[in-house]
Amino acid sequence: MIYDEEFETLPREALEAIQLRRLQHVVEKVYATVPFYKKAFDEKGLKPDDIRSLEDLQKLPFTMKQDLRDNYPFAMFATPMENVVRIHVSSGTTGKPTVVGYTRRDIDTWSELMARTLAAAGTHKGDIVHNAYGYGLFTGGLGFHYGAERLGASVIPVSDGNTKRQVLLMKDFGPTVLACTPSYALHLGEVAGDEGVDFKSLKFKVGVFGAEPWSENMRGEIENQLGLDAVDIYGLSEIIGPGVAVECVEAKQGLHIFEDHFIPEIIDPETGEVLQYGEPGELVFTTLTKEAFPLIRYRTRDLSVLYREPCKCGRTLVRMGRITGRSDDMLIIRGVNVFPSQIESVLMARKDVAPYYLLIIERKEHMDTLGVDVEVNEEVFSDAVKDLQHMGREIEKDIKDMLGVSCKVRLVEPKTIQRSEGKAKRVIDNRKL
Ligand code: DLL
Repeated sequence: MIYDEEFETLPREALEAIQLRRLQHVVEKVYATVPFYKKAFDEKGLKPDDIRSLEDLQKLPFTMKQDLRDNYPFAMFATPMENVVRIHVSSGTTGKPTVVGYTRRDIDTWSELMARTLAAAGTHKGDIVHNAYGYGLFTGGLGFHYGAERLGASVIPVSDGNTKRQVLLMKDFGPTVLACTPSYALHLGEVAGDEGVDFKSLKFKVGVFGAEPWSENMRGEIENQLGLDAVDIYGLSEIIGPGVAVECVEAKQGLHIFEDHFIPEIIDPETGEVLQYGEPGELVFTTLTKEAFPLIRYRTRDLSVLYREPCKCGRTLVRMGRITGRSDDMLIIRGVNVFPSQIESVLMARKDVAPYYLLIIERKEHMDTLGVDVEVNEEVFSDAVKDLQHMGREIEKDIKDMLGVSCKVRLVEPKTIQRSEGKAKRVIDNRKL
């Protein structure tokens, strides 16, 4: 179903006219209200009225995640705090996390976009949405929640965790739409099996899965095991949260980007050069309608491709391909965004370990596990197994506290982690998606 017939099926010319008007407005707004943008535009000798066509977007500077950290917490906001009704924080960042804000109208826009998203994925008024995305600072839970309500579906705000209870609720309440990460969907299926519940006999017809990378193979596996249509949804806190792009259940071929709110570009991550439709590269977004936290040419670091061919669902919006990787080293472990440097900073804050470590990520029974091998210092290395156990648990707790992700620390003898002659290889990702 198309939730917003008018805006999701606009002829290209009409859409571009709207985009240009909105772009000019947002550029003026950030220039006037966000010192970071005033400075960045001035450095390029640009004034807001230099933006006369959509092509002029390319003249504007990029915004990087580091810029958001430098302006922590609220200096990127384009409106006084009294107009900000909601704050979210991008998961798993230590030190200075990425803070995003919403005005009342932003929440309204987000709800509309999530209603569109759920509708595209095959949700209707009257459906029951089992929402197992985490509620809290993460945008997943509340984003789906508001969208499902806007659409007129019933939402079960179950959040993540307590999987056995989730299975019980699924059995008793008969939800028809499953919202969670793709890895958690498989885990739910498995736990249901252990509890003697045949997942396929439940009432689910679709699942809206995202927030982490997955693959066509994994889609096949989920659809087979859970007996539902598995649809890919993409978004990131900085741009709005979930609700940036979604596949339609009719085609399941690429994610429609809500271009009346976000302009996508694909760039070469090395040179920053804008690439053509069909060429793979890094996704960049400019927000057109956000009030509290507008972003100009934000570099997502997510690798994808854009294509313009019409879709059989009738939407005229550009599609992006499945995310194929990142142009930085960010990992997503059980839905939590983790940079190896964050774990490194936890380790290096200690005097008893050496600066050699290895992160090993596996997927066991559809759940990610993070192993951290770290070398103990020569001085403290002792055979006292008890001390080492204690030290290991301490590090596990520090990492959990800082990053919100559990791990298993293995302390290894000095000089046992392989030394590198060039770039150190610190991550072994054995997950097969
Ligand atoms: O993950 C928002 C979201 C919630 C999307 C629920 C979908 C469903 P962040 O925590 O800021 O926001 O993480 C954003 O997650 O830059 C991608 O690297 C990754 N990501 C999100 N969706 C997908 C997807 C939410 N469908 C980061 N495929 C992004 C692959 C995804 N990666």
